Amino acid sequence: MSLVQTTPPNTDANVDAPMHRPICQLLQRHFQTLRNQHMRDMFADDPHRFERFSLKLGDLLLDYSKNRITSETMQLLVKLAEEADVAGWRDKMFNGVKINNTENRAVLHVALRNRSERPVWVDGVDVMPGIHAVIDKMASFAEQVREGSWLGYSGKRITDVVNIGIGGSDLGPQMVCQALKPYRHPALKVHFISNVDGTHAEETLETLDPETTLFIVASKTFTTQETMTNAFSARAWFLYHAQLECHIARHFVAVSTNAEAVVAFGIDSVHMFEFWDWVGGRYSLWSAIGLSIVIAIGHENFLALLQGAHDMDEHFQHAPLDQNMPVIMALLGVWYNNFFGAESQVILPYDHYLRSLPMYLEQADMESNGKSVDRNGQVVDYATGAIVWGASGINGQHAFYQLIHQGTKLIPADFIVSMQSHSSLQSHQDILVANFLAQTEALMRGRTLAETEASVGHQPYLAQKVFAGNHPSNAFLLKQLTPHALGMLLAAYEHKIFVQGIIWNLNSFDQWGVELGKQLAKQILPELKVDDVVASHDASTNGLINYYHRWRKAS
Ligand code: G6Q
Repeated sequence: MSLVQTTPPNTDANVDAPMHRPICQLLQRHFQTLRNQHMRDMFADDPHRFERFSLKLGDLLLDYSKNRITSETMQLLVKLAEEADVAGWRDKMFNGVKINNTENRAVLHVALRNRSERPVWVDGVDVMPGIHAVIDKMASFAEQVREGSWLGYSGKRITDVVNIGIGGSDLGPQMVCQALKPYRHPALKVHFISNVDGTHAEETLETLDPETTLFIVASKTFTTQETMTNAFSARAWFLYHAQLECHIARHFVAVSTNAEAVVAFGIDSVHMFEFWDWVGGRYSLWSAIGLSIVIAIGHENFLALLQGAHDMDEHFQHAPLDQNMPVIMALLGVWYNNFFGAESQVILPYDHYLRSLPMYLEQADMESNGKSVDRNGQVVDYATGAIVWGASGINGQHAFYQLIHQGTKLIPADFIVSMQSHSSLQSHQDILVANFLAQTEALMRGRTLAETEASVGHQPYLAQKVFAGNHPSNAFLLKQLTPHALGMLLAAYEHKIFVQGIIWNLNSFDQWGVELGKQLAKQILPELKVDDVVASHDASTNGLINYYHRWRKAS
């Protein structure tokens, strides 16, 4: 497998990019010597492999020993990180330099969880006082809702909170509220409406009482079509019951950077929770976008989540690269992506509460590094962001693991396990953990023909029962899924994505790839409502629009 992935070769590629440095030729040569080595032999040769290739940080352990690496591999990969100036770029990010060059913005989600006294400057202004003010405002509002002193228009306390948002304004808060369910207020339910398919809003609203429901309209821009459509439908549903527009103030609050649009919607600017353009949507759960989280789990637990992320930020900033968890995660990803030609990365949580994590990381990773043009505007000639996918590990075992074990593709896997469950059913937990251990061992060791025969006896179809093994995996062990541990884990993945973006010379913080479809949808929407036959698109799109037209008329 070659480092260069594009066909035909791209002669305009940026030859100064880290992936074109001589270190990558060394890695390529090293790969040739290692590609046929089996991990079971590596373990047999080195009884200290676990100690050599694992890292503990607070209550989080990363075992990366079941990877197709040697000490030399890691040295070479760390050299690549050094040559890519990962440390320099990291410092730029933490210091508020506008590294999101295509949008001319700083990238400062790390400031949102800066629990130190350190100021963070953007354009000569320390952003920390503003951040603290919003955290305090969220705390005080959430407390009123939680203790029941924030009353609805008819004087009843709030029982249900609905976050209306999509993408970065939905996936993070939704995943965290689910992950931290054991910390939730017992008398408050949190709901999420994201899909513009009317069934999502209808299904949610039909279970709710307008007198006791609070809506959070969460949108950085406050112009997102799906979110605003859902917000206006929720507003209409509410007013149908409450009648008077003055009641909106008790039932709708906004999280946004766009005060004007919030006021135009009818929400008092006093009830707007602010954030800033240097917070990317998919990195925003730490900001006011996390309001639903604060209401669900309370201020102290939210602070613990921020503290966990901050602890990981500190580690990322100060640990040497070869002992730096996000850097190691990133380099392993580069190793498989650019040398082994792996196309995807699977996320396998063995914790029911983390079942939405794969979907969250899909966005975090793929929207950040799914790019073929580098930060200088040149088309790359190497593979960039992997396809990230996954699901609850134990359920996956009974579904797609077949392909991971015996398919033709190399799929590096991240297993994430909480040692202590929030459930009191300890026997369940032991079964869960045993399965996680068995899977990582089976993926690594496999089962030879001789072992298969010894195990199942001499019978037909032995070849189908052989496992090649040598499938890489990381194991993340959390002591327990606490707010602090979750904060650490999420920040580790964010920085992994950052490091990979630097190595691939990408701007990980823009997302131009989602724009074109949005623009076309706005153009097509009015065409769905006219009577004329539409002929302005390609034959397929015209055909589909006109087919929908005919159906719409007939129905
Ligand atoms: C995230 C993306 C995207 C964004 C949504 C919602 O990084 O930019 O998922 O979060 O499109 O945008 P608004 O918050 O502006 O509604």
